[in-house]
Amino acid sequence: MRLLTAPTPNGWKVSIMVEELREAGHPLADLEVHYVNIMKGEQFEPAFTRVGPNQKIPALADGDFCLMESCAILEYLADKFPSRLLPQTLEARFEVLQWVYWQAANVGPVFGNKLSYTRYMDDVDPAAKAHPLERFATEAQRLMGVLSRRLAGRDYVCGDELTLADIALYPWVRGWKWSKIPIPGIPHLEDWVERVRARPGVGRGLAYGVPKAEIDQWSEARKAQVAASGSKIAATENLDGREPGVE
Ligand SMILES: N[C@@H](CCC(=O)N[C@@H](CS)C(=O)NCC(=O)O)C(=O)O
Repeated sequence: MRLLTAPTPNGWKVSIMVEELREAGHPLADLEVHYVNIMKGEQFEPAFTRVGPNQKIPALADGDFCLMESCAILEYLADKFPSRLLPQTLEARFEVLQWVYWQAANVGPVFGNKLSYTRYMDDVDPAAKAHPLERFATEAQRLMGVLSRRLAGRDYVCGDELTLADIALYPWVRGWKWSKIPIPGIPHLEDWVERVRARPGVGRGLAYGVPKAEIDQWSEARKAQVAASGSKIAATENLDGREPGVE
């Protein structure tokens, strides 16, 4: 299998999954990890586009079978390598999957947009950014309220065990300072972030593409590099009406 990824929240979902599967006894010995430099636009190259037609990381090739979308990759790996990360019985499975889809449809896009408007869209007039910023900030807080209520009385999103639901949500929520979506004071969230972070598999997953010393605290140089790359990706003239990378 080939995982095409980069050190970003959607990339970390899959690297954490890989490492948690290893913790669960699946060695994934044939897995090759390829880092895609999204700052340089490698996601638009034909070699990437063949595996991930949406031209965004992560993407997975298992032999000739290609898969895009981080949460689809989580589900595929969970089915291919059964473990407690995704229960097999119908209701227990969908109890987990509903939170995975909730992440994909809500937390990912809302946090991603809030982050883009907060940190990256340098080329947009502040007055034009004010309304979307306010809207995504308010919605992000509402979503964190939903997660907080769900975590009341539970160590993890679906009970006593870490599942795909935590793996999908954690990389976005842990970045609350960078996206300026405050979670201190919202019950249960900081404890959950700490609990998930303390797992050895999660620690190893977060280290993909990041120097060990910067897993939890980026250097100023890295912050500047990420901001510059984010600005380039989020720039309004970015695609210029072209379809780069398509053969
Ligand atoms: N819904 C997609 C989102 C993927 C995504 O937005 N990836 C970002 C990095 S977190 C990316 O590749 N950005 C590069 C670009 O937009 O050109 C998923 O969950 O896989």
